[in-house]
Amino acid sequence: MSPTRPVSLIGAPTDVGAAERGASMGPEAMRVAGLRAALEARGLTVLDRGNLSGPPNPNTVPVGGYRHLPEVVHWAGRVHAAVYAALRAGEVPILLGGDHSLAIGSISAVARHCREQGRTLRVLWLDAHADFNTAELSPSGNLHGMPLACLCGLGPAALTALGGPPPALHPQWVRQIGVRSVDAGERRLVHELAVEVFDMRFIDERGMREAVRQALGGISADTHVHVSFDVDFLDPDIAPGVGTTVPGGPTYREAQLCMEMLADTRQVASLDLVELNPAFDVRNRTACLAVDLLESLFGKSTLVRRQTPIRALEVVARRGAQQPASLTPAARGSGVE
Ligand SMILES: [Mn+2]
Repeated sequence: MSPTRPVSLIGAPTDVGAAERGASMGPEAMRVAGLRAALEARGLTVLDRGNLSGPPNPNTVPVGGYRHLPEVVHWAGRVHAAVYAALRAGEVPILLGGDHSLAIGSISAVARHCREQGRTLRVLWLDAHADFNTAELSPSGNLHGMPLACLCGLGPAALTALGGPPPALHPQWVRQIGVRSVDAGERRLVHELAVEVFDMRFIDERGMREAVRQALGGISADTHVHVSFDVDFLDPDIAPGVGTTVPGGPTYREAQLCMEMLADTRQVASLDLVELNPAFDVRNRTACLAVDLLESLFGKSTLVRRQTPIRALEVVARRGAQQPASLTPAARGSGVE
């Protein structure tokens, strides 16, 4: 990714695809946690496009195996248009979800752009779940469990054909990292499609370094790397602010290493940050962690960290600004001011 390309923030405040309510508050939580300033500190130009709008969550039961399908189609369509426009304008779009069904919109736009540009595509799916459910396999009908199936052509036509004739993605372009919760039917489908999965057992046995190294294997200078980052990828001990926590996820250092290795490619050209759910969070700490990780994804490396004291104080001040006013001066200590 060229450092001269501006980053555009595209908020999609909805939870129509999710099981639990609250991911609709994700975009604002990321802004409150200082995402823009953090990216600007990396030397990036940041264009905050604000939030897309769409239908509210009707909170109804599934119809024909899908819950809230018309609403999910509407939101995915809005995301598709916004992400496609950003890519055409030479920007690096960051989709701020919202639930993971929105990735049907963003990744179909990325795939369309890559087809038109004659570029290859690699999608890195960081998630506790495989997100390969179909209406036949899904116990719940929640579409945030189905985005990869839809992108690979398995799902309702209104979603599979969003960016042109399906499928938007070939399963061979996808690498899943951090998976640790997969339904039985979904597991069969993932095997049938021969998706490359680096599950937690792989990470336990071989390490995050080897998982990311292999997940990036075979990319060329011409490959568009898309990262679809579901916050439930992270261990719930460090990231409680998600609706579908699964124990046993990557630690802080493993997640940082993953992001730094992705940054090293300099080819991450689009990103989804989804499933952040402030209703489950504690003092916005999961959003602050996500901002930390995105800083690393956009090139802040612990290998070359040479913070000046002034820069370090700016970070302290930024963190301090998120604390209640009554706590800040005392908590920061007299030496800082
Ligand atoms: Mn997901």
